[in-house]
Amino acid sequence: MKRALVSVSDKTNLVPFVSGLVELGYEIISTGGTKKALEEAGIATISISDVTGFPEIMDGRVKTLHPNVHGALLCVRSNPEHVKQLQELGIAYIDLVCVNLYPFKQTLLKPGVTHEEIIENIDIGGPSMLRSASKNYQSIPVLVDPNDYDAVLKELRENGETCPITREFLAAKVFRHTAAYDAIIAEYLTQRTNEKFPETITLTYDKVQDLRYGENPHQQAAFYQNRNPRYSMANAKQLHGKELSYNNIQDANAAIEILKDFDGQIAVVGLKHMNPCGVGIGNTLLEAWDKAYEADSTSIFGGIVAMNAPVDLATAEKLSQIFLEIIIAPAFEEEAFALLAKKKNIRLMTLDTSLEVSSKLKVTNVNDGLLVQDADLGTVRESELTCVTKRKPTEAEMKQLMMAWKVVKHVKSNAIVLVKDDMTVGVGAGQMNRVGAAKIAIEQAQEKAKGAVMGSDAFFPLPDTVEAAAAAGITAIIQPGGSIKDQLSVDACDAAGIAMVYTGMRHFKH
Ligand code: 93A
Repeated sequence: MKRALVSVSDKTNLVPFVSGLVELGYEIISTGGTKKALEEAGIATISISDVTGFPEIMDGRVKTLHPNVHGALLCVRSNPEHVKQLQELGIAYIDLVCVNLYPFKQTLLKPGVTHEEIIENIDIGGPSMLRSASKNYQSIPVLVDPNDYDAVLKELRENGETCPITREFLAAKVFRHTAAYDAIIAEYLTQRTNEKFPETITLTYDKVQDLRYGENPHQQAAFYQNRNPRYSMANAKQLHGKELSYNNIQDANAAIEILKDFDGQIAVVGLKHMNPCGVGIGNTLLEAWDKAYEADSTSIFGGIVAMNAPVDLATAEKLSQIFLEIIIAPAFEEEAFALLAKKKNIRLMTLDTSLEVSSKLKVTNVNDGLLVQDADLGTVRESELTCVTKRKPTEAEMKQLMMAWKVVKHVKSNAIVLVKDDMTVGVGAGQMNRVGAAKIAIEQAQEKAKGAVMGSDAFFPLPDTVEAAAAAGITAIIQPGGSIKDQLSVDACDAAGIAMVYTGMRHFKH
């Protein structure tokens, strides 16, 4: 008589499946809770203790971990020595395994759950049976997913056995499943010990949303999140508006990353297509918004706005006058929210900007590969700058230079940013040559370029960018320095009375 071992936490579709096995003449072996569930449905089973000759001990921690189980699961039936050993020990075959595991992840996500409860939900016996039987997939079909019950029953009914390819498929599924299961446990314990051992990093993501489409309508897409997001896009809560799109998520993320560099200042970031179109800082949110808007009142149309202070009514009134895709802020005052929420489609999102900065890793893909690097969390303090020109920046210029440096870090390379009066007045993004980026920024700034300062994400290979800056009336420049032709740019600055400082740090962003 064939025997099936059934031990499941998730009892979905259990009864019809096991009934089917019984009809096909299988004897059912089961563990405590599974046995109870099956008996309630009128299905008699053999208790696992009768197979092992041991009681289930230690609150079920040891129930199936026994040679009578694993010998039966691992025996290679085409190997006469294996078969002989099994017979001598009086162990009978197990012909099918149906196991799913303690709900570790669900336990982890339970509000108020204790560490002890989480640890107790690490399944040991279940994965062991799954893995033993899967190693022996030549002989044993293994079911870890209730969605496979019907297909297996069908094959058994039609052919009296499962197809080899089905068994191999099921084994592959098991190993994917146990690998993912262990990854979640590893991540949980890694995070608990991460403060002491920060060099250990786990990358585990859950799918949180299928997106309507990707960057374009013919591309499928989904959003995956780290389970413990902090100060990041993944932690923003949507309070109102249409579902976020793929491009929205990318843009919102880019806006939030800029905002992080303005901790301690009231800042508003306007963003389009992954680049800032206007950044403003002010004594009030309204003032910062006015600047971010004035920075580029054309590009902000249909843009994303992120800010680090609660939205008040006065700011909301201004925001509501233009078409925006998303507004992200730590909070919305009640009247401000009511006003903005009158627009059906606008997405209103909150994000706790006081949280710890999140992922310290940046992952991107190339075709058939992943690139992983430290996130660009580099910052430079004013005291770390080196002035290389005859004229030093004035205090007022220095403030604008620091702002230009913070923004240019987040603009696609080659990047040039012009800043004046606490706002960006020109952004040259993603150009294949530096002077090209400068020309775009200058052209956008028009009259505002006069008296503005310039930030460059990387060094000047030639003096042409400084020459363009001088012609536009730029008064100070911040850039990393480090070109073999640096002196030519310094000389061009001195000739034009421009003050220039080096950061010694580059901020390429591709
Ligand atoms: O505690 S365990 O790690 N030790 C075991 O020996 C064992 N055997 C089966 N967990 C074990 N299981 C798991 O129990 C199975 O993976 C299944 O999830 C669960 C079924 O228990 P019950 O039938 O008592 O509900």
